[in-house]
Amino acid sequence: MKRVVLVTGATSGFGEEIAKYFAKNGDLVIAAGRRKERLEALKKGSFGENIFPLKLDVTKKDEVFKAIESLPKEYKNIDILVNNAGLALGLEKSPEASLEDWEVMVDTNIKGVLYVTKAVLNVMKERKRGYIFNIGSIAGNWPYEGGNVYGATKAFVRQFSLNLRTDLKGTNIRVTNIEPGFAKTEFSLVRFKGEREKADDIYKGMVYLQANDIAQIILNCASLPEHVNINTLEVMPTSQSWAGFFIERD
Ligand code: NDP
Ligand code: 8X3
Repeated sequence: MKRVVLVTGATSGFGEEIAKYFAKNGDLVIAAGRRKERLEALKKGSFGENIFPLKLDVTKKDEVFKAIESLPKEYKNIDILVNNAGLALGLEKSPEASLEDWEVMVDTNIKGVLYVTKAVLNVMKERKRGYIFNIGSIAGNWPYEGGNVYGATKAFVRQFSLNLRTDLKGTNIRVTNIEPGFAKTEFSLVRFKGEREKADDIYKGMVYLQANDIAQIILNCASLPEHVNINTLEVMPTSQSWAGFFIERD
């Protein structure tokens, strides 16, 4: 059966691959993001007939609700929501970090997820059918220097996902928080505000996750029988693990 899938942040990285995977699978995909030309390219690409481009800034509350209310009839009954749009800005420690960057991360990674979720929840509840994927991060589970607010927004996403599951008892709506580790997308380029060399350095000499790894995982989860709910799924490249605690000594 064709499902209607809303993917936020479909203009690059995970979101773009997730949109392509579902479209290729024969599902109908609402591909949302701010960069219109990228959405148009998706529409013109393979399986574009299954893609509805939606210019959307998830931080704009009214725009989110209006856009979802105004979807064409065949895209109205959203079966799967992938709350993927998000970003990290800066890697400075808290005293040096920019308060404006912190605000953008909160507005996008937290409020954006809340607006889009709220805008689709009632339709899912009425239909007793739905699957919400939130894209968290290992940064929501494990601290690292400079991860301050980015990690905290992803910890919010993790707990919100678990709490949603609890609230949605009896509705048949599934919720999964996907928590990826290092993956090469435009993530670091955005974090370092366009400094290509700094962004590329992050991935030097390692085998990182690819956007299509995450797309594959999400498509697989969405293909499981309806009685199966994966609550959280933390996924790292095999080359990534933990470094232990830091001890300050005399
Ligand atoms: P990219 O930078 O490649 O993609 C981010 C996407 O988010 C873009 O499509 C961008 O679209 C969209 N976006 C950002 N701000 C907004 C906004 N205000 N409104 C709508 N869309 C927005 O990075 P990734 O693919 O890596 O990131 C996707 C998600 O995965 C994020 O939530 C990120 O935190 C998370 N993540 C990434 C990891 C990684 O290592 N890459 C690891 C763990 C989690 P546009 O600018 O066109 O609006
Ligand atoms: C992205 C992974 O470790 O760079 O969420 O924060 S990390």
